[in-house]
Amino acid sequence: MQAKTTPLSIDGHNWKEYTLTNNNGLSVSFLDFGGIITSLITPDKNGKFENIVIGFDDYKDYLNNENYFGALIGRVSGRIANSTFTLNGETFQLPANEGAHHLHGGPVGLHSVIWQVELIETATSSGAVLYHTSLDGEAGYPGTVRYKVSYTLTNEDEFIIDYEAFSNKDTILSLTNHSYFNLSGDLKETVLNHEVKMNASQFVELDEELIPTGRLLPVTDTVFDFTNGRKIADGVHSDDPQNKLAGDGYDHFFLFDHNQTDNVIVTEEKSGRVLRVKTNQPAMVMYTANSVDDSLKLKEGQSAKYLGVCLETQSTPASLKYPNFPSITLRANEKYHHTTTFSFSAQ
Ligand code: FUC
Repeated sequence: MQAKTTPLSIDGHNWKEYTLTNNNGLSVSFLDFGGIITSLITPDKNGKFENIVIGFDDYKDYLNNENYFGALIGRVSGRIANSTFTLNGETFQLPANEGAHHLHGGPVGLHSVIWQVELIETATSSGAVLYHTSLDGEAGYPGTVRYKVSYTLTNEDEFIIDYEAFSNKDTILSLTNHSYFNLSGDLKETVLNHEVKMNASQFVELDEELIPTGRLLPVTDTVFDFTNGRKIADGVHSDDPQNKLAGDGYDHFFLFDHNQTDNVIVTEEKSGRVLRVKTNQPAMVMYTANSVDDSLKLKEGQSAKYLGVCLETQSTPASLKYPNFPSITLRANEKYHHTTTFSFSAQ
């Protein structure tokens, strides 16, 4: 097990990059800026180590990271419709950063703050704890919130992201990570041939502005049915209006049935890589990089539409309007706890 720290000077900003490496040679690198995961190196079926996440070539591009590559997302992941919500009878107005809506914590979300990082090594894992505090009223939200996010790479080839938070007032909170996975290795091809298996029998309908309508749709007989495994290409080539409005792909909130060991299994045949996701969260937004264009310079070359898939385990801000959805309310002094484990193998 090994942890390494590299000081960086990016456009006058002093950042640090940390690399955790396990005994099998897998490694994950991330920044204190936004907790951004810059690379994740795992072996394919032939033992070839390659990067399986999207990351910028020039780190100063993370200062304008419109796609949220690799970043921690909060205070609330997803869209808060019309940038407003009511809690305990009080209405809060948040800054809008996508049309009228508030996306991924707003203009200065957790993706763009400097986290305090402490490296922690044990006999079986290499890890780091990232700390940050958001002040009461900051970014429009009530409550001073203290976060503790742990990144742990184990010798069982698991990468665990564990989020804890406490607020001194009732507030809303829903954290996630916005890594774009691509199991082909070094971004050799898009994720269209990735197969996703997921125990979700319902997903949330979106309107044209990607705001949940409040309707839960059954996946049965649609390209949203991943219960027996399905290629991402199915949703890209689909005529389903839900795929069309998302930019020809998936950008949807899937509710887990929580009836299997893994919530999600992603497989890429050529490399043999398999990614298993297990979470205590009620759901996941699966986003297939429908808005990523070819203008960005990545570590391995130019970006492209569908070059990665985000597996954003979380709850949903739609619950602010529709009480039948999993809540994002965090009561004063109660613990917020989200844990998601990504397990890597090759076959
Ligand atoms: C995802 C999507 C959004 C957005 C963003 C970059 O979470 O839900 O539509 O494009 O990430």
